[in-house]
Parts: sequence; structure tokens; C-alpha cells
Amino acid sequence: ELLLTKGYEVYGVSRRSTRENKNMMNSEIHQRFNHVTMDVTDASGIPALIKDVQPDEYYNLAAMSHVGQSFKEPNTTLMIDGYAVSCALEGIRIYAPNCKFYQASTSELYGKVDEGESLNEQSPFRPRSPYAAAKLYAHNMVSVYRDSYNMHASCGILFNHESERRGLNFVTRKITNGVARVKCGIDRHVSLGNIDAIRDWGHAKDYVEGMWMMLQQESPDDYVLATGKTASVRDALEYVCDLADLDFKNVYKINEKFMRPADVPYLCGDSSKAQRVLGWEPQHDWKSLLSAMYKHDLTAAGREVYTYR
Ligand code: G4F
Repeated sequence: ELLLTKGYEVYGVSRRSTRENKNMMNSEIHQRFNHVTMDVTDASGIPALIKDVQPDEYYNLAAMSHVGQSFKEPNTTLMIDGYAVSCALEGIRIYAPNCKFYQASTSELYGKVDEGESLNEQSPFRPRSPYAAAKLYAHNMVSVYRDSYNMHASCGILFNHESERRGLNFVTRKITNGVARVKCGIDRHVSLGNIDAIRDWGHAKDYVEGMWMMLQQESPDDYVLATGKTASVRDALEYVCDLADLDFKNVYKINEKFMRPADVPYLCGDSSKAQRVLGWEPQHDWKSLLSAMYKHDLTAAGREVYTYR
């Protein structure tokens, strides 16, 4: 959507599914949006598409993006989050060498971090999940292609970024949607895993601007995008319960099912390089983000009650 508002002709890829992809559908009404049915792990399909479209910019946001699920599907995660990135890089090298490439790297790369540490582009990566290990392969491949073939390929090391469109199985949306449903009397509680985890949550709208800015630079590079402010999952739940005028202690239940074999306990980013070089600055913090998400989910829950009453 950001690219469409900037006047780009956009090709968006999603795999064939019997269900519609709702996020894609938001763009499909636009005349300059072209939906392509393709699986990013197809080693001949993606290069053929690159040859055909001759893109100026390629944003690789495709991923098996759920860290918890990656423990259950390590090999699928590797194919989508690692191998598919090689396919795209090779396709660009062969068929569109002037195309600029953006890779969605992640704060999960840092893994086990000491509380209080502020993470930047120089901080070491110690992956703690199949997701992070696959993403590290992709991150390294981007720098290999940049150095070997002089490609304009950049990685955004993005800390958690959310919005009203966040999937219902990620913790922020689970909280805003879950609390809204408790408030409206649809559900009795929200089931969560590790509520001590601390994250640096920002708004996806701010982060896509940063991605675009990276590809407008003369030289490719890697950048951290983060707010620099942290909250625990418990803080997030308490805050949303306050908005709903509910006592958080009565709203949640811990369910072992949502605990990961290894979790990343603490993440806080230092985006000073992106601020200095790109002029990027986040407009939202975790509280304004969660308020907007809760407002959206409360409206939807209220509509559900009204419809089925
Ligand atoms: O919302 P989460 O699942 O996000 P996570 O694992 O930090 O990863 C997200 O952000 C990364 C950085 O941008 C991306 F690379 C990645 O693709 C994804 O978008 O979990 C956040 C924290 C974790 O510590 C998790 O253990 O919340 C904890 N948590 C506690 N209860 C839960 C739950 N997470 C989920 N998904 N569901 C729970 O019930």
C-alpha cells in the first residue's frame, strides 16, 4: 500500500490457497497492483518472474514468521525463510542485476541477550529458534551477494512491528483481540505463554517507511529499526486491560501450550544509525499502538455481539 501511494506499479506474490489472502485483497482493488500466484520456494518460478517483470525494487517480506511454530516446522521454515532468499538473490543476479533488494531480517537474530542491552548493527547474533537460524542464513547471503556481485541488497533488522492487521496468534493481537472479546462477554479469558518476555514494539506503518528509505540510498547497508522502548507481555496485557477497565489478573490464564522450547527473553533496539543516515523516526510507541489495535478489535467484537444477539 505504501508503494502504491507513492505511484509504484506493484507485483505482489502469494501462494495458491483455497482461502483468499485478506491483506492482499486490500491492494487488489488498486489498478497498479498485480497479484501473482507463486510459491517463493519455487527455484525456477521466482527467477522467471523476475525476468518477466524486471523490477526496480524487490521487498522480500515473505516468511514463515511465527517463531513458536518454527520449532514444529523447522524444515519448512528453512525453505521459506532461508532457501527462498537464495532463489530471489540468484534470480536478481542473473536477470535484473540493477534491481535493489530488501531483506526482512529480524531482531530474533540476536537471541539470548542480557536485560538492559541496547542492540545495534554491530551486536552479535545468537539465534535461539529454527526461525532465527533460517533468517541468519538469509541475512548472511544478502551480504555475500552485496560483496561478491556489487548488488544493491540491504537488510532491515526490524524489531517487533504490529498493527490492526497482525495475525491473531501473535501476542499483541492476541491481547487486544482477547481483551476486547472478554470485555464484550464473548470469551471468559485470554490464554498466554511467557508473560515475562520483554519486547520493543513499534507500528508497522513506521517500519515500512524505513524499508523503503533503505532502498532509496545510494549504497546498500543493514539498518536496525526499533523504538528503543520496551514493555513486557505482562505490561502490555495490563495496559490493554486498563483501557477496557478490567482487572488483568482476572483476564488471563497461563497455558503451557504457548511456551516455546527456548524463548528470547529481552529485546531492545538502537535505531540511531537509521535515524542518522535515513532520517527515519518512529511516530508510534507501544502504548499508542496497542490503543489503536484495541479500539479496532473492540469495534469488531461489539459488531459480533450485535450480529448474533
Ligand atoms: O508476538 P510474538 O509471537 O512475536 P516474536 O516471537 O517476538 O516474533 C515476532 O517479531 C519478530 C521481530 O520483528 C519477527 F521476526 C517475527 O517474525 C515475529 O513477527 O511473541 C512475542 C513474545 C514472545 O516472547 C512469546 O514467547 O510474547 C511471548 N508470548 C507469551 N504468550 C506469546 C504468547 N507469543 C505468542 N505468539 N502467543 C502467546 O500466547
